[in-house]
Amino acid sequence: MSQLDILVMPKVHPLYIAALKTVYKVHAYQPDDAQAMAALAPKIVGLAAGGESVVPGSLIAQLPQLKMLSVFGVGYDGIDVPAAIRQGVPVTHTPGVLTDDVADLAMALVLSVARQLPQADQHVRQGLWPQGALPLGRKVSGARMGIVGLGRIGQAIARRAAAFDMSIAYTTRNEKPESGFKYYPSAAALAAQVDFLVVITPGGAGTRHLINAEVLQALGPKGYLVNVARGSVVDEEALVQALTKGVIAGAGLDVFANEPQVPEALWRMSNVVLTPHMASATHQTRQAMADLAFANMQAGLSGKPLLTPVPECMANTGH
Ligand code: NAP
Ligand code: 8YV
Repeated sequence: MSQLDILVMPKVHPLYIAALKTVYKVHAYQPDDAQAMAALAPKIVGLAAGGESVVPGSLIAQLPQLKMLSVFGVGYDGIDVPAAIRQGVPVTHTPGVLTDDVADLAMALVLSVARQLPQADQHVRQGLWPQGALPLGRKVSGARMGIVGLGRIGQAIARRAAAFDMSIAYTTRNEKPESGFKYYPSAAALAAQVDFLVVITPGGAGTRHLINAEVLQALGPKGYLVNVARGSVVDEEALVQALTKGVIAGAGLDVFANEPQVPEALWRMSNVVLTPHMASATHQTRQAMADLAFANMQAGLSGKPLLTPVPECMANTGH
């Protein structure tokens, strides 16, 4: 039997591609080669994407035989899910398997920015220790944490913060009384009451610039922002301004508005810790994500129940 053809978006993780290659004929998306794409498009039955991939409705419409779109990542804000559903194509993602890693990195950023770990490391490596000590840091244990988005990862961050004896409050669109944490109806109201504001919502239009100048003002000159969600959730210009003018104390950032570009103003700031969208980047988790994304692709293409469809597809495709 001939192999089914899968189209792979740019920068999809090699572990996922390697798994796909064991069963399918894998083709790289070539947006600049219209002729190659025209020849390929009618054969494609599966589309493999990553959490940061942009898959517009126009691409989905170009693939008349498409039966399955499997995303390596829990976030899928770059995928035109309504267009996929209109074409009868289910979309899956990889929730849960990366929750621990992302929560771990959120706590790592909290600790790094508060305890100045990058500066401390440089202090030792550059031989500056004999000349004196670093400025004092900010105590994390017992501080007040505010979580914007109390889903799978937000709750995992709360569990870690609780182990640091932090008080926990949160904001979401729908209150979660079962959490037992104090709820605030807006990010600004939450920011005004906490020392560390950790952002972990989905990206997309619904959360664009949820963290704006007003929220940063409310967080205040002793407050720290940590963003492990999507760059789009924070108004990056307002954040650079706030950090420059001392409106907030510092920030730990894993995600940015225009990745992999990061505003150079941030590179120079000593009260900022920057990581390259790596919250789920461990061997163990990336393998688990690849396994799940691959299993979803196989299920979708063999008519079996999908393991982890995106919520919109649970309602719309009967899976
Ligand atoms: P989830 O379980 O769906 O949780 C999302 C949470 O965000 C829910 O509590 C939801 O509550 C809340 N939310 C949604 N819209 C909101 C809004 N407008 N205002 C306030 N809260 C809002 O998702 P998850 O598994 O925790 O993942 C969350 C996100 O983390 C992903 O979508 C992805 O963007 C990001 N992520 C980043 C990395 C990384 O490498 N940095 C890795 C993995 C995931 P309500 O519905 O009640 O509002
Ligand atoms: C990955 C992510 O870096 O899951 C997500 O939403 O942002 C990260 O886990 C990404 O999906 C890799 O493509």
